Amino acid sequence: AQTPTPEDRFSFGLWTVGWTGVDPFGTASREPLEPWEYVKHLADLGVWGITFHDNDVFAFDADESTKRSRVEQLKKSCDESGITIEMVTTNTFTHPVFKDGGLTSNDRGVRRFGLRKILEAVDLAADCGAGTFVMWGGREGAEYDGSKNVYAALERYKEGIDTVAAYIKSKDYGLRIALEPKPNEPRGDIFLPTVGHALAFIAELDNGDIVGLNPETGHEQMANLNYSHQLAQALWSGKLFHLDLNGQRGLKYDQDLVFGHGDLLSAFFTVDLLENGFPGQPDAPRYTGPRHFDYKPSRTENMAGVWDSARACMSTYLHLAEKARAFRADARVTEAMEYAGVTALQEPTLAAGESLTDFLATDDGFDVQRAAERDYGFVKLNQLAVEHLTGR
Ligand code: 3MF
Ligand code: MG
Ligand code: MG
Ligand code: MG
Repeated sequence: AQTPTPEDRFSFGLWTVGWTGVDPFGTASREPLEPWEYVKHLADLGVWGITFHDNDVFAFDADESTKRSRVEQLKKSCDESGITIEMVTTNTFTHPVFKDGGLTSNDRGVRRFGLRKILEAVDLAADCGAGTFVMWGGREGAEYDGSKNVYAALERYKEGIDTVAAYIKSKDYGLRIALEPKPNEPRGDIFLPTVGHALAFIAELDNGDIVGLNPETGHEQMANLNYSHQLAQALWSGKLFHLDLNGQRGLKYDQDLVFGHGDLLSAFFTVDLLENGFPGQPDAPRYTGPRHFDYKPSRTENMAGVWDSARACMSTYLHLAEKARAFRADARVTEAMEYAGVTALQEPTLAAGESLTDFLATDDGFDVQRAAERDYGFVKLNQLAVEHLTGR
């Protein structure tokens, strides 16, 4: 196993190791610890940072002095353990008041209450020195098509996010918002179901400059999408602000498995993209944020298994990073990429300064038959990845 250090910038949500195993069919299988106890354990594992929802630290109905003292105790334990609070988020999904959403509930009173709770969490994020404010709208959605005016819901969603972003700017907090797409669960259909939907939404915002994405492995895979491609498009759009790494096996409920315990080959290419960037394009945008895990230690595990699973997320990431480095450095891979045309794709289709008139008048002498017969060698290239991954 690989041992992480704070330089690796691994971070965990308090709700991940803190999950007690409550699911729709069963009660807790583990006792909860206090937030600061998780901090201490995570620091011992070589973790760099933590993230949390407001209500991971204090109860929904806590009074002001309880909130303050619990947050102070958490901050103190982070300071003592050298742990960074890198992201803070709001819980607008657990309490039944949010059963029809926080920012898009049909009930205006709920929307005003939800917005106040979110703005309070923004203050909390700034107070903790976080750089990112994630917004996962898990209850923003519907089960029944006739129950929601989706046009109005998107208007209210835009109003809500723009208001939060404007508040951040007015306070000079330097925070960036990262929207977290998810196709379903807990709602039958959640608004902003994928990275692509969220990007289109951000483009409509007034304050979209500080709004980006927090894509989660399992969420994109629940929509049958390729996670690495979603990360790549978010990078291309300059919007990959943060991420939630985990594992998912196919189209089923949100499993939140250990990173790499789902689609391992996809995890390899995810790490390859994060660590090595786009092949042959050193100047293309890179992800520079924390390596953040949003997973659940399986309900079958005792506390020892909780720490084993957190260690497993990081160890697998580091193993894959090492293998991805070796993959990129392998002369056979360079050759296979050349042969496959991976590098040639960077060349613009029209020549520099070539007018459309010139282009249409030019005969390239292109041989359709020959191009149709071309071999790309993609299988050979992929097999090299598999052989690096399996250590053959
Ligand atoms: C649910 C999630 C969320 C979000 C979190 C924001 C409870 O499927 O992934 O975890 O990640 O609310 O960070
Ligand atoms: Mg999730
Ligand atoms: Mg998940
Ligand atoms: Mg998540």
